[in-house]
Amino acid sequence: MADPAAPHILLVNPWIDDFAAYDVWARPLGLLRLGAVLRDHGCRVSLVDCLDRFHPRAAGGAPGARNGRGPFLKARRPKPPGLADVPRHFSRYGPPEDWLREDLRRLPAPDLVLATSGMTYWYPGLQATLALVRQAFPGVRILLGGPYATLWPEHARAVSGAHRVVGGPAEALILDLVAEETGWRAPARYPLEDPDARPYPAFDLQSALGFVPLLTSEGCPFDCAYCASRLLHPGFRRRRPAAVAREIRFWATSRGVRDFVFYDDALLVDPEAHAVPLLERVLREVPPVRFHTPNAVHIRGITPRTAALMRRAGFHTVRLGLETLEAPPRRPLDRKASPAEFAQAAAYLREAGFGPREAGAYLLVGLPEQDPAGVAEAIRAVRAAGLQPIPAYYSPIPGTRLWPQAMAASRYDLAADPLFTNNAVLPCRREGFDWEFVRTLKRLCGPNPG
Ligand code: B12
Repeated sequence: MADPAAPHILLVNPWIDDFAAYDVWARPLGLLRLGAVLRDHGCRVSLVDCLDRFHPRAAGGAPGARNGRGPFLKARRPKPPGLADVPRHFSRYGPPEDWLREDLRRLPAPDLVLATSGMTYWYPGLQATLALVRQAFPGVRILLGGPYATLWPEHARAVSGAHRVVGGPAEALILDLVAEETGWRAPARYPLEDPDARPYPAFDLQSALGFVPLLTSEGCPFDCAYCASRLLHPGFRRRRPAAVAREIRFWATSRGVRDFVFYDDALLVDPEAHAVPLLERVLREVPPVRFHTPNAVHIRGITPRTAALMRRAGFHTVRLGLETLEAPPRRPLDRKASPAEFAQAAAYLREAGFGPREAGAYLLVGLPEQDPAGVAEAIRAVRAAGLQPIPAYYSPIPGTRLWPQAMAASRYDLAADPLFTNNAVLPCRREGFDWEFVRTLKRLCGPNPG
């Protein structure tokens, strides 16, 4: 319920500036989780979503809207200095500036702005967004959080234009942060750190609710050399399967949502304790829906039982995190699965009825010192296993175990600017790994169903 003394909080999801960006089930889940807690404690909460494909002025929604997938609106921009040699166009993704100015003008002035951030190398879009917000509401404090703020805080403090940068998960801190910034304090009505005690994310603030992203676990028990999961969510904790099933049922029955997207880093780890009871409940308690895992699931979690349950529960997009088929010790990047385990998991998926239209495997491309021939071989192995190979171009992240090697291998001074870590510029490109090779890989992979 609204508290007349409570502040008005403006949530901001910034533009993306990049060589390429496509909406594959992307929503600002963290920001909308924070918004739900604040609203539940009496605040008035508004959202300006600079990645809204369904902005009311985009007549009939952005072109090609397919549930959660489709192209963002975009406008060509000059390439950032230092990347002029990259043979690709550079764009700002999201509704145009005048629409957003108008949206900001229509809002009553907020008492505080909470801005989120995505990829580290998207910061120019964030800078431009925050400049617009500062112009619209001079003097209003802006707090910045999210992956970029957590992974590269010094940079974010120096260039983002936010007044304060806060790293890490913030649900448990948010009431204190708002109290520090505005002087308004509300006692927490439940343990804020417990995701099953909090309200559901404030998805209703968006202009369309095409699908619902779900985060049933935070963090990951693995420690892969290229991955930032541990830096973003230290530790590993899971929601209760019964509470997740209840949330899915809520969105499906009261809002007609049909597509659900798992954002988990470790959905299938120890499946008997989590995914199996969750999917069994879904089958019992939820009307027919579709599930998608664009953020990969662990290969070892694919068993005859999980594969069959996933099929029955309505999984439509399944992505496995294969990453590489090069054997350790040459590449001790992760200990997630061996080639034999991958072949086995692929067989279980096929037996359960999944084909390459639904099931794919991500392969990391552009790792430091990676052998191009090895990537081509892995693509063929994935196809031979009956799955769709999907290249995932490597983005080096400070603080990960692979960062020193990435810096040594790169032609850029990676530590000098997050822009150089953009996976689209192949930051660790080596001989044999050029744009022509990227095109060859695309051909080898064949059409990607998305
Ligand atoms: C889900 C996910 C995706 C989804 C989309 C998510 C989205 N919202 O857009 C999909 C699968 C599409 C995706 C794609 C990609 N992703 Co991704 N993704 C993630 C993942 C797993 C979770 C993000 C998330 O939503 N978390 C859940 C919410 C609740 O957390 P949160 O947003 O961080 O918010 C919390 C805090 O940050 C904080 N917070 C957030 N905002 C604010 C604001 C304020 C003011 C405050 C105080 C706090 C605060 O509080 C929130 C609640 O606790 C992260 C890794 C991770 N574990 O976080 C990688 C990650 C962000 N992705 C990454 C990458 C590389 C990619 C890809 C480029 C992969 C590829 N090679 O193709 C693509 C690019 C996408 C594109 N559109 O171009 C990297 C980023 C690397 C970098 N240099 O920045 C990460 C870190 C993964 C990794 N393993 O290292 N991704």
